[in-house]
Amino acid sequence: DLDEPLQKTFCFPSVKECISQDIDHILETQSALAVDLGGTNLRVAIIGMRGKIVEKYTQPNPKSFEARMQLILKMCADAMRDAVSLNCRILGVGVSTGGRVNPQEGLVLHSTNLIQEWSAVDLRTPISDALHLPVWVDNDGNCAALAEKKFGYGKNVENFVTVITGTGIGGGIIHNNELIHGSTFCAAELGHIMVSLEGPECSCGSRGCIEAYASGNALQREAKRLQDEDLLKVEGLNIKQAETITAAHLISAARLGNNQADTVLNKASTALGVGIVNILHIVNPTLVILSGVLASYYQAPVQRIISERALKSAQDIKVLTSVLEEPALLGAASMVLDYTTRR
Ligand code: ADP
Ligand code: BMX
Ligand code: MG
Ligand code: CA
Ligand code: ZN
Repeated sequence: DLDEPLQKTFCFPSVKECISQDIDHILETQSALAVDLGGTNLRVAIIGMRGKIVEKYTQPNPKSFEARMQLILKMCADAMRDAVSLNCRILGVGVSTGGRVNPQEGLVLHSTNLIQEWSAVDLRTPISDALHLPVWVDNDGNCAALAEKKFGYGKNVENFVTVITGTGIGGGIIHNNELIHGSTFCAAELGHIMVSLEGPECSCGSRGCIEAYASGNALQREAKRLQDEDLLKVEGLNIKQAETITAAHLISAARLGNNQADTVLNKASTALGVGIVNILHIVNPTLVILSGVLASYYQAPVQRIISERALKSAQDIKVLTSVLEEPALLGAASMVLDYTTRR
């Protein structure tokens, strides 16, 4: 109250306003450095407390251990410098990566050949030594689930599952508000749910995995096959000579009436849908959140497969397309922000 007359006379902000401005300022400046290592890309970002991506850097993920490690450290060091001029105070580093991860030790235990030379890698020590910051590491699909829990459709949802499509297919399971890691950190490798005994070969060495049918890589493989057999063409689709064929071409071709492309995509959607029905029958979540480049394409067919093929009690479980821009990066950041600001 003592503040009142002063404030009126001199137009100062009240004590209450000052405190709330301070809190706003702290929430804005306290940030995490997030790293995401995928089958194609290596991304680093500066991310604020409320999930704002302040700056993002993308490079192809190098194929060798040495080059990859060097690039991670360089991109992080560059981002740390930018953080100073952006007025972001970096509290720690969160790393999201493909592969089985022991988050207690900050170790990548094993990777499929989607990321080569990436087994038995201690990520925490070199990053922490170089940047003098605490480091958290988890699997990319698990990170995507953490992001949905903190910033996305998983907010206030006790049990949900997320499936993220990139080069491969990653997964994360939140059960009773917590991630499931399993006995050997191999839980929620949802891309390797198998939906056929034969089926296409998977990057994991097995076959018939949903990743081998429905991932970015799988659709690119099928698009290239059609292109090689001269079957991708359809009126309205113009592919330039030097253009790299991707899943996007397959989707365009199907939309323009190419039956072969349509058949491939139906098979991919069915495989993914059946895989997700299996998940529903194991963990019975409230919600399934799809993310990644193909999420909006897959949402309706997956929902339909669930209604056709799940047990009656699971048929109405909702499938949503994530609204988050970069779930893996946001989840990596959330590990930092949740631990460093917990009281
Ligand atoms: P990562 O697997 O490295 O985490 P991303 O999540 O960045 O990579 O996804 C890369 C994958 O997405 C690649 O397989 C690429 O072919 C595919 N892709 C990129 N852009 C598109 C697009 N517009 N439509 C469909 N697929 C795409
Ligand atoms: C692979 C596997 C998963 C990962 C998924 C999605 C490795 C290296 N990766 O199934 O651990 O979650 O890919 O990864 O074993 P992305 O490359 O599509 O982001
Ligand atoms: Mg990824
Ligand atoms: Ca996972
Ligand atoms: Zn597999």
